Amino acid sequence: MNTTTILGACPHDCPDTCSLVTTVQDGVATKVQGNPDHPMTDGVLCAKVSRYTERTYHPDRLLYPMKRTGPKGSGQFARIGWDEALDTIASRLAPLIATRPEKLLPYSYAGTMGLIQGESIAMRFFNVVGAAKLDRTICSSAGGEALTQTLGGKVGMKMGMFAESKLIIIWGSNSITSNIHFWRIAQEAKRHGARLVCIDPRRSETADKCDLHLAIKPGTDAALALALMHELITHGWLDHDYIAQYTLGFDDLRERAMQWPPERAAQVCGLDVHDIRQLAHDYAHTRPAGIRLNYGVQRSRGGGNAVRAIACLPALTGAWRHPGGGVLMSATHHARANNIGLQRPDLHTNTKAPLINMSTIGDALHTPGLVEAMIVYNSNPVAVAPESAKVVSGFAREDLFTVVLEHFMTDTADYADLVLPATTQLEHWDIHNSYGHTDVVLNQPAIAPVGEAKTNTQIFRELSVRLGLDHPLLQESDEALLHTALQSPSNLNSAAPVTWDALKQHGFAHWPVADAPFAQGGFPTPSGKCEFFSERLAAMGQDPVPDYLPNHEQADSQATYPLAMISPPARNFLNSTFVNVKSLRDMEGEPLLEIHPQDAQARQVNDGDMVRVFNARGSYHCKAQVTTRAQPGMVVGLGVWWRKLGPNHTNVNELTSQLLTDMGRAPVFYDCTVQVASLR
Ligand SMILES: Nc1nc2c(c(=O)[nH]1)N[C@H]1C(S)=C(S)[C@@H](COP(=O)(O)OP(=O)(O)OC[C@H]3O[C@@H](n4cnc5c(=O)[nH]c(N)nc54)[C@H](O)[C@@H]3O)O[C@H]1N2
Ligand SMILES: Nc1nc2c(c(=O)[nH]1)N[C@H]1C(S)=C(S)[C@@H](COP(=O)(O)OP(=O)(O)OC[C@H]3O[C@@H](n4cnc5c(=O)[nH]c(N)nc54)[C@H](O)[C@@H]3O)O[C@H]1N2
Ligand code: SF4
Ligand SMILES: [Mo]
Repeated sequence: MNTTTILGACPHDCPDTCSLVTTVQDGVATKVQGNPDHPMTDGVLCAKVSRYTERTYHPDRLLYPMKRTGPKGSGQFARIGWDEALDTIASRLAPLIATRPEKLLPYSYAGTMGLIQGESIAMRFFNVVGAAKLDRTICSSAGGEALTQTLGGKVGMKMGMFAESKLIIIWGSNSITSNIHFWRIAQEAKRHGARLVCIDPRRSETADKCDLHLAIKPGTDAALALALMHELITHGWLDHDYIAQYTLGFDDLRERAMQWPPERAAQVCGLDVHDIRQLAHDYAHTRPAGIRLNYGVQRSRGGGNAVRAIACLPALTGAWRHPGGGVLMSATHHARANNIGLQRPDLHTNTKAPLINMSTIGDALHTPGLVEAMIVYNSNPVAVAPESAKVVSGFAREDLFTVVLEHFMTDTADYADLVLPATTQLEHWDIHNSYGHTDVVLNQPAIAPVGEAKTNTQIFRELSVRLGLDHPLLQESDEALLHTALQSPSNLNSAAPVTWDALKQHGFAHWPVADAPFAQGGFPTPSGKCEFFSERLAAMGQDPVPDYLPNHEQADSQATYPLAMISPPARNFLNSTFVNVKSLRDMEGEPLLEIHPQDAQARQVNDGDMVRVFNARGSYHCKAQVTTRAQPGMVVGLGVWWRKLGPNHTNVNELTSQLLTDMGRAPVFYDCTVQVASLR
């Protein structure tokens, strides 16, 4: 028997970006484990990726190109060869590309976070063609824009430094579910005496294990942050020297914060005024204090302002001065990989190309003449995009030509004209940055492609040939692209550049980031300071100082749809990925709606009843779980199930809206009101 181990990277949209060790016996992957030598992974993977071989060799894995033989959405497909598939696509796309390439839309997100199988050849292809541009907003663009306007980019504390924090505020994150390796670090801090505070409308698994849980009303975080500032300012719990040297706009921020006494915030947030005061006191008096801010706070109308308000806090107290102090939402811009070289935006010269927001794909597909053809890869929009009814009817358009690159027959693939089988992470090369930690992780192929699967890059290379696009950059090999990824000036000119040899040998390397990156300012903003006041936001006609913006949809017992609904991730799924892996689905059970006993009783809903959750956009059937994890007036539908596995073939996005956030044009998944009725 020939047994080897191969170093890889977890490809999923998770801040942990684990380093993997895959055991291969006679060409078959038998085990995927965490790399014990990678400090962040520490030899441990989550349950999902521990079962990676079950997903890779799943009996439903797409092994061949398929063409649709039934109506769109029916899931009826027949196997065809690669030649027929590529010829069909080329013959449909060639006339479009020749006359109106801007009607071709790529739709992709983070099915893989790999820089190579994500946006390299694919992006170059759409750039050369002059296709419509996709505004990739579905996850983090509200918070990303807010961080950029405040700190200058997606930058923050180094994740490992939370081990030194004495107070950790976990704000809008269920870390045990979605950031388990951070949770391990938080536990280490706790063993050294740190207090953990969780701010979350849901009593999550993480909230259960923290010293204090503040069950805030959804979408009200900015009010809480402003009240904390009010306390810091009125008590003089400020680092005046840090503020004077490294911040911009303190007077404006003070004026705003003074409008938010804790009593006012307590009302808005549904919190006890003493808890707000105590938190402000503890935040000011504990050194170092770290805030693990996460994406939960930025999925409602005022999400950008909320992130800006929270991101201002550590500059007021000077928490940034110490390792273990500051705020971390995303570390993306600490990485120094060469995205521009990989994606080559300069190749796009079609001035007629529109920018189409992926979060309102439902509306885009109903805008006459906007989209005639779509190539979907690394994403499952029919399941994950808001207001599914519109997404589904858009994808069902007979005059729309759709190609989907996938591992499985997802809800989206069901609407494709052609489905092309893509390789998984065990079958291709890639290189990964992380949005949680600051390491770069290499993925080496462990096994040969399963069935006739091809890499995303290879599919776009072959499509380019069929379409007669003879640009040499469309034929660059994956191995060459890996080197391109390391060729950024900021890596090459760094004192400790990441080299190919180090990466190949260890499977990972560290981008150089100081333990306390903003101890002496140096924020990547235009002013070099933490911008409480943002000139750039003012220029865009926005409020230059953070404020609280109420949700689009207000939960109110008198309203037609009186309950606020949030739909955060389920522990054993990764967005809509893994829903079809039986062992993981068995752990999640079935689509559930958490509802507080008070709200259940008022509707004669018993635990375990099938319920109809509905609003003007649609209705979703699932099982009620009567639990105090939900607070009164709020229900929780853990996401994101496949529609076709749901009792009435919908999922929670049947209910979410296409309204957008205050910044970043992002969706408001957690700003949504519904009504619930028993189906008994
Ligand atoms: N197991 C698992 N891990 C995942 C994912 C997954 O689907 N499953 N998804 C991945 C992806 S794509 C992302 S973007 C990240 C997300 O990472 P996080 O943003 O950390 O995600 P969640 O665990 O959903 O944490 C969000 C928490 O915010 C809470 N929340 C909802 N609304 C509000 C609010 O208005 N204010 C506050 N304070 N809290 C609120 C929710 O109840 C939830 O507990 O996780 C990644 N990791
Ligand atoms: N209601 C609600 N909706 C949400 C969210 C929520 O919290 N609540 N979260 C939102 C967030 S944060 C995000 S990030 C989005 C995520 O939305 P998506 O990025 O669409 O994520 P997934 O649902 O994981 O779908 C990714 C697909 O890519 C495929 N894939 C993986 N690797 C490869 C590859 O190498 N090649 C190809 N061709 N395909 C591959 C997988 O099989 C999977 O079907 O969902 C959003 N939707
Ligand atoms: S999903 Fe996250 S925790 Fe699980 S293996 Fe991947 S990076 Fe690690
Ligand atoms: Mo996400």
